Amino acid sequence: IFGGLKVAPGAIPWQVSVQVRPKNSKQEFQHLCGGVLIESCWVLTAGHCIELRKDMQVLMGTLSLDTEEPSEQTVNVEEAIRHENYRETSSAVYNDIALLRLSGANGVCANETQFVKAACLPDALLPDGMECTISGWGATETSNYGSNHLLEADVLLINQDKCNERAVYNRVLDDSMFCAGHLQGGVDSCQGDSGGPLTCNQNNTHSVYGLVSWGDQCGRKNKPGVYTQVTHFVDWIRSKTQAAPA
Ligand code: 4AZ
Repeated sequence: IFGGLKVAPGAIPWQVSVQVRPKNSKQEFQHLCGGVLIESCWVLTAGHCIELRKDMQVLMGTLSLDTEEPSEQTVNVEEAIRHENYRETSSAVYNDIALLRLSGANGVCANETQFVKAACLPDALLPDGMECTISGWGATETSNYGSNHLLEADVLLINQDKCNERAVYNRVLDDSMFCAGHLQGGVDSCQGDSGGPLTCNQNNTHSVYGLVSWGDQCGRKNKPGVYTQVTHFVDWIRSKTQAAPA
């Protein structure tokens, strides 16, 4: 996160760290991406965060990646489901969304606490100019390696036609994505924040309106962050998470 502030304990309890290691190795898991807890056994992340050849786990209820906190919970990923129409080109990432099914028993994977709590799914499109919150452990204006402490920043929803103008993203955006940030630059998501939440206050509840997806570098003028449009995928999410068990 560029232009961010440290998150207070329990302020973003749906934020998770999606972590990987080589299959069946004894190496430590490493942070790869952000993610969002949407149900006890389901995490939403970006499609480009799925590494099929690696073991994945999810760390939740924590602010600091390098110190163990009593509030943290670690859960294995049983299955990663990337959207069927996920597509990466040299100029954009389309349908950049995936679900992680967590390991657990009797429908309980994450235990709900003050520090671990699911976010709601959005129920409608929100107006341009609305202020929402992004968060993550990704690169900052002073560190390409990212932040050890979870950071957050406020961003504004940007009009789609404006963001598709030639000086900005020159018509590469489709309705699976939207822009948010500040066209003057400075405040933005960055590498390592991918898959993490952009949450907005909708009817007095926090809904996960976007997922950090891509952008032309970070914090630059006229190059705001691009986010997966979660509203566009709510039916897809429900179809996967409510499927009858095999
Ligand atoms: C990335 O490389 C990335 N400024 C993520 C977000 C943004 C740019 C790049 C948005 O994962």
